[in-house]
Amino acid sequence: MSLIVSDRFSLIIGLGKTGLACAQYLALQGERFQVADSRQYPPFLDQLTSEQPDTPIHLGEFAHDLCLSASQIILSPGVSMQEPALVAAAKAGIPIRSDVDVFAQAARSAGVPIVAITGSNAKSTVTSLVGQMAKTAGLNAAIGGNLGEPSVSLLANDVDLYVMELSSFQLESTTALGATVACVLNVSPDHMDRYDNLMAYHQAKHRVFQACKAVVINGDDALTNPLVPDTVTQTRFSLGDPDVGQFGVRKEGGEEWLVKGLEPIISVAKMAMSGRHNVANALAALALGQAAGLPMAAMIDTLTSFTGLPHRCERVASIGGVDYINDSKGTNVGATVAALEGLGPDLAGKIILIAGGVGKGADFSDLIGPLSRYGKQTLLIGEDAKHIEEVLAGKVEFSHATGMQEAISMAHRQAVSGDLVLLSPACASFDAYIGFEARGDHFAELVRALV
Ligand code: UMA
Ligand code: ADP
Repeated sequence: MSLIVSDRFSLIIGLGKTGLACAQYLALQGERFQVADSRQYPPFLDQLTSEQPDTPIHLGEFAHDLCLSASQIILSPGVSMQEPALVAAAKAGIPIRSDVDVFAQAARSAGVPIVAITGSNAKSTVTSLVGQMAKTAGLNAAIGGNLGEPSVSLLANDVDLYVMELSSFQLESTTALGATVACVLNVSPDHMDRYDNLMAYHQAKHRVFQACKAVVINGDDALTNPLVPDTVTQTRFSLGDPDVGQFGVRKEGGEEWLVKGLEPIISVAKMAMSGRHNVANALAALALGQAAGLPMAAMIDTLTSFTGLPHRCERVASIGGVDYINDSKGTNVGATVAALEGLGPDLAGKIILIAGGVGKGADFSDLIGPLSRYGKQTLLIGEDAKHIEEVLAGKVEFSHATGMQEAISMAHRQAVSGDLVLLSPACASFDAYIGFEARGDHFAELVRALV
């Protein structure tokens, strides 16, 4: 009798949150695996070493031999599939999967529905909103993905519904999501430092529709239209008057209402979130919730209490009739445009925008239109202030500030009652902060010191 010992193993690439969660999950399944990270001291090295002292860990440049000897590679979102060793592995036919792919396979075999949400902006807001709607309806909803908790960590026996925020990075190596309902909320350029062009980014986002049963489409953004068979249920949302069975906005008795076809759902004034972009987010959540079978009453109830997430158009203070709004999560041009367009129309005065940081190779010219309509002044800070200046020069008012402190002092001096001071940088924060939360907290702290 001969004993066959398999030397096949999965290779987990990346030892951030995702890699650690995958290692914990595969260990529970009793699978053989190894871990690699290009950093010399990845964030969860100590934790993995103490939890699993026998797991082989490879640090430094990804070795071709290692990747080529794996039976499959489970790739963290922070690592591009264009890494030479991964290109070689893909060429050799070795499957490269995301943690989301591993998660989805398990969720599908357990028969638990998945709501899958991607888009350039509003993912976290809509994911949290749908998750809250499900909880209000009494379901045990697990909420996560790009939002923070890695998808495989959410897998549990008692979950009724998974509500997942998915990034283009996670979707790049996801092959068969099989969501109950999937949506690309909107598409505008982001992460142009990782993708060759907008098409590549767009294609990554649209992988969310693979094998899905229903789709939700943003009728105001043609780039969200999926290529799916007619048998897939389609629901649209739009800020305009909708067709029968679709979600939209209509004036009823002088008031704006969110509606489904002819049926009024909730007046905009009754929603706890403010801004037109959040009306779109509420409509998206209603359409997604409906496709997931959530009762309308629970969804309406949630819209009256869900005020939005911190750092997303969050009101910090009102000083002398001037509102100070923290939109530090506005880390790309599309988000800042949405914040300006969302808050500008109902304002008595004008917006003083604080923008700048790490531009990620973005084209800032889309800021000119909304700034011309609603802006009074733009205060530029951070590493890419010069790039933004080149685009705004001669078109709209701007000044440079040495940092957040000076920008807020300048805004405070220039604002009059009815104006709004908005931190929505259109840039990432890593030139000056550890993340967008730290940047937003700093803004809020300095604003509160003005009182
Ligand atoms: N890295 C290396 N070498 C490696 C692995 C990673 O240098 O071998 C670096 C990369 O520069 C990368 C960073 O480490 O940017 C983090 O990568 P990771 O894959 O270890 O990240 P995790 O800690 O697993 O966090 C990831 C998501 N991060 C990224 O996609 C960069 C988190 O989204 C997500 O919350 C988490 O999984 C759980 O799902 C963050 C994010 O910034 C919030 N997402 C981008 C966004 O929202 O715009 C897409
Ligand atoms: P994401 O998870 O996609 O980054 P968030 O919900 O965290 O999305 O919001 C990020 C930013 O997107 C917010 O700061 C806001 O400026 C902007 N935003 C919110 N809703 C919309 C929308 N419907 N369209 C475009 N941008 C939006």
